[in-house]
Formats: sequence, C-alpha cells, structure tokens
Amino acid sequence: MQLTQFLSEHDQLTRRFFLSATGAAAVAGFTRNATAQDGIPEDVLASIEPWLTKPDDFGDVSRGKPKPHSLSPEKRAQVGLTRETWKLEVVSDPDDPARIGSSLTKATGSALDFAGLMQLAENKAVRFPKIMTCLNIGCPLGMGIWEGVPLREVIWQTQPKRDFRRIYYHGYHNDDPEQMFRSSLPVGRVLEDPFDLPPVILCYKLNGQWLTPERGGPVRIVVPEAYGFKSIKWLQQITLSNKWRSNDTYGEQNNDVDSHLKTFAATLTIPDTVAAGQQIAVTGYAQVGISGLAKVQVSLQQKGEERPSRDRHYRDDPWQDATVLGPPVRWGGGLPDGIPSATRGFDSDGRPRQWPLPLSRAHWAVLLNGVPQGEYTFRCRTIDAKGAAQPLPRPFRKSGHAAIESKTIKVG
Ligand SMILES: Nc1nc2c(c(=O)[nH]1)N[C@H]1C(S)=C(S)[C@@H](COP(=O)(O)O)O[C@H]1N2
Ligand SMILES: [Mo]
Repeated sequence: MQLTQFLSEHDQLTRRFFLSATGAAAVAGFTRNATAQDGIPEDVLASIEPWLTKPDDFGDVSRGKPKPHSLSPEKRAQVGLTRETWKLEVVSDPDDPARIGSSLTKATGSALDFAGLMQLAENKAVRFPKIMTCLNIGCPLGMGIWEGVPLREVIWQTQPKRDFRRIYYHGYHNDDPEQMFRSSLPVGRVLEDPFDLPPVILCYKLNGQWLTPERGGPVRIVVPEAYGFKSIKWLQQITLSNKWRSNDTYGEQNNDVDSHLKTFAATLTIPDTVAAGQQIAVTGYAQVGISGLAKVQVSLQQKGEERPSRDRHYRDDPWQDATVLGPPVRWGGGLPDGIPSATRGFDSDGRPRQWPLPLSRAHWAVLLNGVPQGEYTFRCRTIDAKGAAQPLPRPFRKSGHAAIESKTIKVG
C-alpha cells in the first residue's frame, strides 16, 4: 500500500474513532480503541486515573534542608526563585573550559532573567507531553504537558566555538555545596534532537500554568526521554565544559545515568477477592518508554500450578492481550484551556496524532471470565514496539524500574 493512501485511510479511521468517542463511551474518561475487547464496564473505565496529573498531585522526591519550595515567599524572592528575581548564569568551566565568546553572569548584568526567557519564548516556545518518573521508584510521579524554550537558544547566546563536549547544570541548594543536586548532558543532545525527540527545555509552564515552586519553578530543565534526575529543578547555573564525563548526583548511588525511559506496565485497580463465577476486571497503566508500546499482556495462574520450565522473566506464563485504551475524552491535569496549542503530538484541534503518545502513558483494562475457585497469581507486562517483552530489553534495576508485577487474587 502506498504511504499516502495508508495515511489518508488512517486519518479517516482516526476521525471515525473520535466521532464515536463523543457518543456513548464519552461517559467514561476513556474511549475504547478500534480493536477493543468489548464489554469493559463503564464504571471500570471511569475509575481510571486521568491521563494528565494536576501539578499539585505529582509525587515529590526533591531533596534539600529545607526543600527550596518550602521557603517563604520573601526568602524565595531573595534567592532568585520567583519570576521577578530569577537569574540564570551560563559560564565556561574554569577547570576545563569550553571556548565561548561570552558568558552570561550576574556580575556583568548579562545573566538571563525571566523577561529575557519570555522574549525567547515568543518565537521559540515548545510544548510536549512527558511522563515524569524517578529512576528509583516504580510508579511515575506524574504526567504533564511541559512548556519551555529549547536550552540551545541560550547556549547559542554564549557564542560557543570549540572544546565543548558537556553541559553541567544545577539549581538552588540553600547555598550549601553538600546539598547540590547536579546533572549533565552531552552537548550534542542539547544542540540537536536525535531520533525526533523533543528538545531539552528551560521549562516554565506545566499543563498550561506557571511552574509552581514545588515542581521546580520558576524554571527547571526538562529532558524528554530521561528519568527525573536529569530534569533539575530551581535551575540557576549552567556550566559549559570540555570534560566528557557525567557528574550527575544520581551517578553516586550506582544509578545508570544514561538510561532512557523504559516501557513497563502495572495495575491500578485489581480485586484481591472475587466470588467464583464473577467477572474479574483489572485496570492499569503502561509507561511508554523510548522503545514505544505495542501491547499490554496479562497472565493468571493458579498458585502451585506454574509450569516447571518457567524462567525468571515469566516467558512461559499463559499471556493474553489486555485492551490498551484509546485517548481519554477528558485529559485531566487541571488544564485551563484544554490541550495547549502547538503541543507536540496533537493536531490543531487538540486531538492526538497517534496513540499512545511517545514518552507518556497509556491505560489498559482486561476482563477475566469463568475463573474457577482457587488462589491465583496475576501478572502484567508490556511488549514494546520493537517486540521486546518486559522486563527486557534492559532488565537492570538501576537503569529504571521494569520488573514484572505480581498480585494475588482469591476466587472463592
Ligand atoms: N534541584 C533539584 N532538582 C531535582 C531534584 C532535586 O532533589 N533537586 N530531584 C530530581 C529527581 S530525583 C526527580 S525524580 C525529579 C522529580 O520531579 P518532580 O518533583 O517534578 O516530580 O526532579 C529532579 N530534579
Ligand atoms: Mo528521582
């Protein structure tokens, strides 16, 4: 089939799908997708968390004594953590300098302030959906639409020339070097966007609202494809260096600091006891990592009846496909005006161009019928768009969570 033909048919399918979404299924937060297994009850669909997270509902793992967002408004103004007082310095590394034409410093009055950032935003602002996940925690902290100016716009203001390999950055840390939380990126990742990724941004809005102190406001870094530790909050200092190694604070605890978001599934609602003969409805989410998402699968096995050849990745489980739900009818997240205009992955009417969207999340549901009395182990896993079943392709804990979740269900 020709590509143009495929695309036009796909577009028609999408339109039809969305037209039907405004009908009966719109009662629930989620529509069913075109290949849906039928019969997932509306109340089960309606119980699923919103696709976007309200900024105040994000999980918070920030460090600091006190945490910078807990400072009084006066103190925050004093240390440059309000939009009125924020300043970003961009300097060359004194130990291993990148050759640049000029630095942005407070001393010379050339540091970037919020008005300067907004001036750049007029022509350069980008918005993209991204799930924020801590490498060390299984469950994502929240899902947002992040808005900012590509970091490279500010780097270019320093007129870099040569000997430039890495960008180090950190935020406000109570002026105590012990509390500094640092991260870094290779220069190439910042100056261009490999594999169609969104740019690394100086982020000032989340879900259409100014970034709150708790989410790292007034300005934080957001790295689309990375775990949370790369997205430094309360950003104040950027150092351009000829060093090539990471100095990430997260590297100090054996974490894989070059790890991209993994694809994995987990449950949201699952009964622990069910009457025999009753339908078992299970819902969950899948993080759509760098390798995409093709499927979510579930398995149910009576305890003690597992197959003898079973390996530790449960490849021999009786896996069956769950339904990956289509786009939600309501996005959640406290968006003041719906999906912000020109958000990556969405068309001009605020409809997603593909589903699931990369580096975000999707929800799933499954109905299990006719399960006899007994005690069962329920598992769920993803198959990524490259065909790798969770926990592969990278089963290493310190590269981010991807273990297969197991739950017990009693049918009696
Ligand atoms: N300055 C600073 N930035 C930080 C942190 C921190 O402690 N200090 N924590 C990081 C970690 S480990 C994660 S997982 C994310 C969490 O982002 P969130 O609080 O917006 O959910 O922020 C990152 N940015
Ligand atoms: Mo984290």
